[in-house]
Amino acid sequence: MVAITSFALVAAATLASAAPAYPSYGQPESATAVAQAEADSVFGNAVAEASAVADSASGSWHAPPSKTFNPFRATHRVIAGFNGMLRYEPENIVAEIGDLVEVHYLPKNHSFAQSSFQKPCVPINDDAKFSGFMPTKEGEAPNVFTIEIDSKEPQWYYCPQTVGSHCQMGMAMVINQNFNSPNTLDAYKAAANKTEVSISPPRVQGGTIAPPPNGPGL
Ligand SMILES: *[C@@H]1O[C@H](CO)[C@@H](O)[C@H](O)[C@H]1NC(C)=O
Ligand SMILES: *[C@@H]1O[C@H](CO)[C@@H](O)[C@H](O)[C@H]1NC(C)=O
Ligand SMILES: [Cu+2]
Repeated sequence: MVAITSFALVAAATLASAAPAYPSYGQPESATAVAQAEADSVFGNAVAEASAVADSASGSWHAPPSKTFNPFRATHRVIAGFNGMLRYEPENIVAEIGDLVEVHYLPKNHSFAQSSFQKPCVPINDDAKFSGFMPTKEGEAPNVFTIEIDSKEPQWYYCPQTVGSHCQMGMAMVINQNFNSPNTLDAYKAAANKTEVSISPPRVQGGTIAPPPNGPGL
C-alpha cells in the first residue's frame, strides 16, 4: 500500500508539473495518457485519494469534487455546426469513463440532445441529456455544454433544431459506438432522415453550461 500510494503521488505530481494549472483538464497525450493507463489499470480509485493527499502537500491542487473524479481524464471537444454544416465534428468519439465531452457551438442555433439508437431525433427518456439551444450569429457561442462519461455503453446524440430539420439532415453523433454492432452512425442517420420532426428533451439537464475552461475550441 505504501508503494502504491507513493507511485500515485509521483504520477499526480508529474501531472501537476507537466499540465497547465487547474481548471485545465488532463490532455489525452503522451506522458499523461501513459500515466492514466497505468494508474487506471493498476491503482483504480486509489488515484483520486492519493491526489487529494498531493493537494494538501503541494497546495497547488484542489481536492477532488467527488469519489469518481479522475485527474487524468481527457476532454473531447466537439464542434456543433462545424464549418457551417449541419454536423458535429468529431461525430464518433471513443471516451473512457470519467472523460469529459465538451460541446462548442457555431452558427446557427444548434443543440445537443440524447436519443436512443432505435428512435433518432427524439429524447431517449425524460432524463435525456440536453444542452438547450445555443444560438450564435457569428463565431462561437459564449458557453459550452460539458458532460461526464459514466458508461462505456453507446450514447446517441442529435440536434433537435426543427428549423432546417437538423437531425433529419444528419446532425447526429455517437459516443462509444459498439463497432461489432450493426448500430452504426450511418444507420442512425439513415433512420433519422426518415423521421418527421425532432423533439427536444423536457429540460436542460445532464451536463454543465459554462464558458469553455480552456478557451474557444476552434
Ligand atoms: C433557437 O431555436 C429554438 C428552437 O427552435 C428557438 O426556441 C429559439 O427561439 C431559437 N433562438 C434564436 C435566437 O433563434
Ligand atoms: C433527408 O436527407 C436529404 C439530404 O441528404 C434531404 O434533402 C432531405 O430533406 C432529408 N429528409 C428530411 C425529412 O429532412
Ligand atoms: Cu443543429
